[in-house]
Amino acid sequence: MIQLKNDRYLRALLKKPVDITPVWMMRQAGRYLPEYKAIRNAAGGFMSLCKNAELACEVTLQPLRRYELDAAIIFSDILTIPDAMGLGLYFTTDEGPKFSNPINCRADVKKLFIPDPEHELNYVMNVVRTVRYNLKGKVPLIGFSGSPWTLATYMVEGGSSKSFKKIKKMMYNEPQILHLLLDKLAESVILYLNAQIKAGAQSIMIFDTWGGILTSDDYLEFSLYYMHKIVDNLLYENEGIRVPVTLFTKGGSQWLEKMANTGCDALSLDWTIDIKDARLRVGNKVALQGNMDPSMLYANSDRIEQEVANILKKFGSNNGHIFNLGHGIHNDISPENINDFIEAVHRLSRVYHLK
Ligand code: 1CP
Repeated sequence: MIQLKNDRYLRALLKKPVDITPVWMMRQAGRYLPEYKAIRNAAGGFMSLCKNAELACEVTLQPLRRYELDAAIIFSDILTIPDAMGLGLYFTTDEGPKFSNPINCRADVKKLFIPDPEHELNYVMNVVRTVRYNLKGKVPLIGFSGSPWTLATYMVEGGSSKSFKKIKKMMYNEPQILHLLLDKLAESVILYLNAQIKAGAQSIMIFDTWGGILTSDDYLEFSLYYMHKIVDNLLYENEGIRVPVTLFTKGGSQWLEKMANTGCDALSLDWTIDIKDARLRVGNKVALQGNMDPSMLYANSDRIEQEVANILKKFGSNNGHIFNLGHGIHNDISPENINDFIEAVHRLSRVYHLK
């Protein structure tokens, strides 16, 4: 096993002291990078890129060549599980992901099978193994999955949605069908994430992008319950080292205490909450990741630096902060702006970590 050369990100997740605040960006590999677009075109589309371990590894490493990031995240997508369940994932240029066989009724849910991560999803494990090998211990590797609720929204809506009409209709009229689906998804996610851990993922992040569209009661019943089940069933360590778990519910600020009580190691915050308030509310129970507005990267470098300083100050000199954006980086951000951002996090955070 190769010793990590930079383990700040893992240390911060476990609330251990670090020299400077670690930073990475959600969606750090992707369309804002010209070198990503070139490889995606060469691969012949997004899913072909995800299924080609060498090329997926290359795009995982691209942002690390440009910036001093403290973590890598495997290049894949949350929709690999529904695709492996037989829903037929495809991507349109302007409307994003779509399924040819969406879930409409109980029979559709009943016939779904739980994918074997070493079989139908083996291509993802190959990406994990290839990236781990090629990172050579430079920084830790993050594995990820969507939350059962967020995956279910795409499976029932048949793709992205603004109103979430179909899944809400199912939730209110036939909640038992939705629970059956969420149960199968939770089981699939547990197998999938544990396989990623065995393949070499050193931390895990669960993306609940659409938990925030739920009422408080529904969030607890249809989203958090299943994320809790996943946290309870993940491998605690690999190669003798802890594998920390981060939960992210976009728009989920009102449930932070409940999320922290799942036993996860960290919560990722969107930009709408003051990180100081979040810290006061969860105390030292979990580390916090976040939470700069992704649109701040449209601003000039002075304004970006001001915001970095602001967030660092709000968090203060406690252990357990991972700097990140409050959601994924936008596709039209200029790659040149990002160097200043990453550099500012490292430079301005040093004073908060002096003994
Ligand atoms: O056209 C392209 O090149 C595809 C764009 C793209 C990319 C780069 C998609 C389609 N997925 C990805 C990669 C991806 N997706 C990563 C890679 C690792 C990294 O961060 O660098 C990750 C972690 C995801 C996760 C993901 N996919 C989420 C959860 C996080 C989030 O941003 O909220 C969600 C909701 C998806 C679904 C999805 N896949 C792709 C798109 C465009 C979308 C969003 C569609 C929507 O808004 O509903």
